Amino acid sequence: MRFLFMFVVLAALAVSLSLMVNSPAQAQGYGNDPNIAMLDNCSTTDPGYAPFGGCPQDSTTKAHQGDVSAGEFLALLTSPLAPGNQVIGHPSWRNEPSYITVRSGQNIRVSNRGGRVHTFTEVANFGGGFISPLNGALTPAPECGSGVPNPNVKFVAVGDTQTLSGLGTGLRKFQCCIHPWMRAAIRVQ
Ligand SMILES: [Cu+2]
Repeated sequence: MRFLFMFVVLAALAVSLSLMVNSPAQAQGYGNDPNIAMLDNCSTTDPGYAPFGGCPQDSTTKAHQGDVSAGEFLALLTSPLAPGNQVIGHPSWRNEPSYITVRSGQNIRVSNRGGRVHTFTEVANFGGGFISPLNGALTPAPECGSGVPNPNVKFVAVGDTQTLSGLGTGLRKFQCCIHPWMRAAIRVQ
């Protein structure tokens, strides 16, 4: 009986540890700041990403384990059910969480836990980015610039973190200027 109890305790511990390792909250967790993870599951072993900057694994955290090929990424960019070249985008390219509420004055840490470069750019209206083949029918958001990266657009490399501070109150909108379906909204109270 005692052995069974110990077994259950150890099993519960193992499960909770594995949840800590795998959960985005853990991947995001530093200090008490609210955290958002920019994620993608690009395959680190698929040479299809090489012409577009590759899909490296962060050498420090080793957090990224990708299984999405470049071919699958492109196949899910659009859908036959969304005519007119509308961009749908691979769901693995996403921000988690993509909606948070914070108090005025709080900093927000946005970390790239994927294998591709992303941006977390504030926009007045959601739109396209500056990589036109990934925009489909979307009009580029002016904040992203058109054709070339805007100096105000900050690239967040794999494993890096961008800290947002001094956001005014209201509903603030952010998107990736490379993968425009990676959106987020932050309500600042
Ligand atoms: Cu992106």
